[in-house]
Amino acid sequence: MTVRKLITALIVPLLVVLAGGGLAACSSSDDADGTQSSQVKISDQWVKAAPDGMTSAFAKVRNNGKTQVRIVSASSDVAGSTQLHEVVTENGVSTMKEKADGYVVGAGKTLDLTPGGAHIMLMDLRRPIAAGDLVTIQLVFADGSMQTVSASARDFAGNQEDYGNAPAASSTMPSMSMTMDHSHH
Ligand SMILES: [Cu+2]
Repeated sequence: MTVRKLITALIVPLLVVLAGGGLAACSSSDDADGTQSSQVKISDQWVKAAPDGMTSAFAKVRNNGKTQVRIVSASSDVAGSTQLHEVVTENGVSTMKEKADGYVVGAGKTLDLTPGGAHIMLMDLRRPIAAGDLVTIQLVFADGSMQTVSASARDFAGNQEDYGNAPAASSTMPSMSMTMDHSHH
């Protein structure tokens, strides 16, 4: 076998693999491999910059599939623990709580993880998160499939944990006064 033929023998299968991978990526929104992760498109993900303690991650989670999906947990290397939170308002006070059953996203629906609403809570931060940092977050779906996203950090003035100390905000916007319910710990 000549060197040229040897190279061809090695490269052609590689190109076939690459082409196949490309096709799979293009059709991933069509529920290509049948997993919940494969039918979900995550966009606009970002993390609130924080020096320590805890912070929140946000994103749009679009389910392009024909069946409902459920995100059951999340994790990140920057956080000692991570919870899926929702915000519950009672008597004008909003409290964030762990959503025990995770986030359900119906077929064709988009879940908005947004400040003041549902969010991914990154707790026990292992390092400061500065604006511009990239934070890797892994989402786990009910069928065990996973999706990893890279979220960039940004400064965000609406710091939920501090609202209780801002008289102007709490008097005019009582529903934005938030406390953290850690009673389940
Ligand atoms: Cu929270």
